[in-house]
Amino acid sequence: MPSLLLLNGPNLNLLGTRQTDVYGTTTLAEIEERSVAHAKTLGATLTAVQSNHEGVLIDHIHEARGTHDGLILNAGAYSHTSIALMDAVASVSLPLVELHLSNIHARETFRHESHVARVAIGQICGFGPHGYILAIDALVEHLRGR
Ligand code: CA2
Repeated sequence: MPSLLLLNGPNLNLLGTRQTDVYGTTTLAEIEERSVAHAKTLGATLTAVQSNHEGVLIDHIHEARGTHDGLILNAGAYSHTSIALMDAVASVSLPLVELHLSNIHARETFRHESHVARVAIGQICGFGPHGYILAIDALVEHLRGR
């Protein structure tokens, strides 16, 4: 049974409470609940973690080695800034799907570049909370094909 780790980065704990015009009204708790349930329908398990701290996210990525088979990461703004997160992902050699709620390529230019994208098997963005379901499907499919 594939084991997936879903990591959400800075400010995503605020989902559904503020800036609903940009990020929608669904809360992170709802997203995590739906993600766990969807993974289960595919015969996978999913553990969800959120942190506002770069080092904590890196620790979780390191600990995923030997514990999980693949990662889904919405690193929030760290996607655009953190070479440390990129290095952490590269160091564990686990397949990773990069995820964003919004279409980062249609937003400000500083959001167009993602360091995480360099170490991801693929990127899903612009589909709101449904993107999490798409990311789980993509990762499970990838793991089955190996
Ligand atoms: O679209 C995404 O998922 C992002 O990763 C969200 C990040 C942003 O910096 C990325 O460029 C794209 C921001 C997350 C902020 O989330 C909030 C949610 C509710 C209220 C305020 C912030």
